[in-house]
Amino acid sequence: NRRRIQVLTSHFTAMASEKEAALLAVPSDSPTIFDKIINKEIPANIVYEDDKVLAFRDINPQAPVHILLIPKVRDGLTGLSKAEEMHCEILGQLLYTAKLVAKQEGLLENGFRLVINDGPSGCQSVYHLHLHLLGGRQMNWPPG
Ligand code: TR5
Repeated sequence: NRRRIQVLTSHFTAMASEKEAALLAVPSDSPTIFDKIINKEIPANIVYEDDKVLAFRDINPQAPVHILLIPKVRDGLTGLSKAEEMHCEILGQLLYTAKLVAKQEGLLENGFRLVINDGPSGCQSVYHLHLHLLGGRQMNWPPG
């Protein structure tokens, strides 16, 4: 029994990281932690804000620069897979803002990467559409 407990404990320790937990996350339409960031109920390191888009540093950075760009109004966009034609404007605005923020972060010369994780296979953990802007180091391909 003790061995069984050890195995289970190490299993759950291994699952403890947010990304690994994402593999078990069930896609959901409920409010997310990003709503609290948008409403300034919890602090975030905000690097850009306008009336439609908010950009802040990822709490668990995967590169020297790791910024999340989100629409301030989710409007059904739990993920890119939920996009409809009516979302084209905000999707374009998010992409263009990613370029502005990349410039602000000094990433235009060497380049950067944009990532959108979608659903369980894409390892999405927060169901409010977001772009990851990653830079400041050499990226690898293929991604993990
Ligand atoms: O896994 P996906 O693609 O859904 O990306 C979600 C991202 O949100 C991850 O890279 C997390 O590290 C990031 N994240 C999660 C939280 C958080 C955050 N970034 C900034 N601030 C955060 N707070 C305050 N709380 C989080 N739970």
